[in-house]
Amino acid sequence: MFFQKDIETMPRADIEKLQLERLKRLVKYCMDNVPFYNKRLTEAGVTADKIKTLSDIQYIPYTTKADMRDTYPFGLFAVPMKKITRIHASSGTTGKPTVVGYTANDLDMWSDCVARLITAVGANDETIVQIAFGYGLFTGALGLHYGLEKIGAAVVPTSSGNTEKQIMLMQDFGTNTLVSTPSYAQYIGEKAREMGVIDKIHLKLGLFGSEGCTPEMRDQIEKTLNIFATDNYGMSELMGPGVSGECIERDGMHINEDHFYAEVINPRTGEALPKGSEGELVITTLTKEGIPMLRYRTKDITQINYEPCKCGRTFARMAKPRGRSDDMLKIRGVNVFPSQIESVLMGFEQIAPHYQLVLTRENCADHLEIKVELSDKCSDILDNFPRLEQLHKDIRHGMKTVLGIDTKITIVGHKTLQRFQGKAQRILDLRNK
Ligand code: DLL
Repeated sequence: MFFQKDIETMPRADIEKLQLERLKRLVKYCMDNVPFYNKRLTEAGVTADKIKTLSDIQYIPYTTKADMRDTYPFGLFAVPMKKITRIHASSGTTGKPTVVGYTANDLDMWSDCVARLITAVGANDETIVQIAFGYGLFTGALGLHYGLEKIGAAVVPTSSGNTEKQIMLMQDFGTNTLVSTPSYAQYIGEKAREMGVIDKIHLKLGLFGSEGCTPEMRDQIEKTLNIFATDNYGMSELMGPGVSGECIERDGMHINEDHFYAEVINPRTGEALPKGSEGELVITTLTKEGIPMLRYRTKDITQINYEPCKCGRTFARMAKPRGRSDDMLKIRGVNVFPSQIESVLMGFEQIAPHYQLVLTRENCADHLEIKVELSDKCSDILDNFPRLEQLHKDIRHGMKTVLGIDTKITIVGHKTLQRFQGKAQRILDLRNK
């Protein structure tokens, strides 16, 4: 199932030809319309004429979140405000948010990109969908909303939170699709079970995204809610959801390459890496008018596969981000990604899919405490010391094998740890406190 088949199945040579044309046009557009880029490009000696091949993109300087903050709020906009029809801002928790503006054409392109990805996993005009991302400055809800409306789905804009009501509406409206973060989907499943109505909701499809989720965690959510779930990637600085997403094969997320040019670089040195290597994703928005992005450093760690997919799409596929380069925990010199910890925990049936990572520093050494919660079926383990001790030992051993470091494991009772309605915040870093 395709939304724009001719584009989604273009031969690679044609994709690259289109990308080159658009890149040249973009460089000129940025030169002419954004003083910040004009200065950066002039200093680097780059003009549109000098871009002869796609690899010449390497001469263009990177753009970072700090550049967006320094030009807050509208310094990177390329059009006058009368041409802006929507403004969103990042969900950042520190400092000023990063602000993005969309022209009418940008909004149209955005909904097309989302429509492609959701059509690829079977959403259509029979879809009745609850959007349980928070509506507001966050791009998740409105991004999915317009893409879903474009394909004729019946959109129920519930927003996040009010979980019992979400579940009631799912039953009453016959909702068959859920849009949310995976952690919120997990919570909805847990709540529906608790309310005794898990068999009365008839979801089929979960359109997830906005945060990482290991395959093991997704498996559990799929079983709990009896759905097929797919992953969608994006970020507000680039547009929002719709940058890439899985097709039905779930073998990587197809990047909408006619609008986004992707590179992978070494996050430490900034050097471009050969195709297929793992590193930091850098994206150039090829067609955005409101706030074009030249080589934006996403900080997300991934790798890109350029082989055509079994689904027929030719757009390259990025692996689920393994984490963010700034999310990576450095513990006593060892790089640890939270996704590795999640994978280990999901191997224990006694453990619920909720955890918290607490980092502290004692005597100049970093310590990682992993707080894990017992599943409701196994909560009696807390009263059974030998079983508790064995579980403790097994988890600690599993962590040591995968992470290569010793960790402190704290096992807590069922429903003790915090639940999340948006992106889960599982890391508590007390090292500088
Ligand atoms: O999270 C946009 C979005 C909304 C994507 C809904 C998909 C669905 P931001 O709030 O700006 O935008 O956060 C962007 O979230 O750099 C990644 O680190 C992370 N992220 C987004 N999608 C995924 C995903 C939206 N599927 C940041 N897997 C990004 C892992 C993701 N991480």
